[in-house]
Amino acid sequence: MLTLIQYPAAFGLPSASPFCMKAEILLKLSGLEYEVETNADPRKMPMGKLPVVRDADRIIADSALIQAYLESAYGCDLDSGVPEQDRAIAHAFCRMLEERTYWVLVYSRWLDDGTWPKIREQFFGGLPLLVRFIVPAMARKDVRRTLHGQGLGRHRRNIVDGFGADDIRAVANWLGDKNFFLGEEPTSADATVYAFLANAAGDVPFDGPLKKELLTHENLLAYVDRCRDIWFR
Ligand SMILES: N[C@@H](CCC(=O)N[C@@H](CS)C(=O)NCC(=O)O)C(=O)O
Repeated sequence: MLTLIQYPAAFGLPSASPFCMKAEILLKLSGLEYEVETNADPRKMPMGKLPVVRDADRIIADSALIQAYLESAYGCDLDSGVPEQDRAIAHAFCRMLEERTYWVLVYSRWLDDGTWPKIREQFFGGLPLLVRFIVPAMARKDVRRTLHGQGLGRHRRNIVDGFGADDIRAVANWLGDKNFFLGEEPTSADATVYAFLANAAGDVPFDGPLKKELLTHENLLAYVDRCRDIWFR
């Protein structure tokens, strides 16, 4: 049996990590049996990050490698019949969401002073009183440093918000009136696209730049509902 190790459910989402949600949807698309193990502290994981999949004595860290593993070890074809050109488009959009939009999300969750108390409570509220304020303050400092290194952290807030809105608008324009990212059937691209849109908006109880933009696109709202209905109801 495959085990998905991911962060616990939060903000009405199965995981407040878009990468963990993506991995779970990939498992659902594969049709293989799996169980979920939650872990709030990824430091002992091979890459110090989640998601991770355990399969007997094998450990696969990173959602892209998880997909590759499902394909190579179990012969799952999550994108059967998808033409190369569509795969290229999906690849580019998914990398945009994972490598840029993700950091806008991180910025708005961790650095925004209005949002931060809710994040702190959700992610660290269960810690013993003695460390309940020290650990999150250190974690926030780390995130600030990471965002500075990545580059987004060097921009003013309105610039970062604009980058995020551009990404969401691009997804909305590509999706158009299709039911799923590449047409009428879900593919592996939807694992990423839905996971990121759900985390950007979903039931997360605060307004970030991604949510603000998403709320202006009827097609994205319908898409989020459609995907939630098939994978998480
Ligand atoms: N490329 C990885 C990214 C995974 C990732 O960034 N996970 C974040 C949560 S969304 C994490 O565990 N971060 C912990 C840390 O950086 O300390 C994947 O696709 O799985």
